[in-house]
Amino acid sequence: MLVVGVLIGIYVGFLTNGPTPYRVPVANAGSVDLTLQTVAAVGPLAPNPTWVSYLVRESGVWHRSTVWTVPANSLVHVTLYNFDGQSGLRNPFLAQARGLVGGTFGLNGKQLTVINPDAASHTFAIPQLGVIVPIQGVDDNAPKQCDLAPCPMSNAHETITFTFRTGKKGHYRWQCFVPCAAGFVYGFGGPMQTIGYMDGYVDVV
Ligand SMILES: [Cu+2]
Repeated sequence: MLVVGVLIGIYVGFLTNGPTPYRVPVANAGSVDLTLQTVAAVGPLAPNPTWVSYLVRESGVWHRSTVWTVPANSLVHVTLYNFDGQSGLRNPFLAQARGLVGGTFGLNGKQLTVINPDAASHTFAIPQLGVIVPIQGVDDNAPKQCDLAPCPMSNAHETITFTFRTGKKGHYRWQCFVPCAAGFVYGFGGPMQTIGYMDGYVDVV
């Protein structure tokens, strides 16, 4: 039985390309803090080191997981450090934030509802929850660009903060909508289609 369980685990790991789920610890009753970074190249943490990716911070350490477990009917306070450049949105409609508590997101401390679509690196979107946040990209001319993750805070980055509310329990897909997969047809292959890079799940329990 144990062997079967281990084999299933390996197979699921193979299907999802490795990332282990991260259970986000409850900060206060009814809320959790989720800290993320987005990077142009994930580096040796992943099987495809050159792929663009999200990372999550667990107990102060950056890990590679895009499957996060959060409590139902709670507030998820997200802080996202983006170290990646500006790719641009093909659909400018997606530069407008939606589905957030308070209706706005913070960009380097300033509350906004929209960014210039050409300046987007990525989006964070949970379509089933109606959540979308545009992620402002680092200017090409900014000094100290990060080449490989995990990127230290001393590298050029944009800080995005926002809060969304989880509803009932469920398995919700999240993804990026910027065609940010450099080297793939139309930018939508590879990391845009593989769980563990620009896609994942929010498991609401
Ligand atoms: Cu992306």
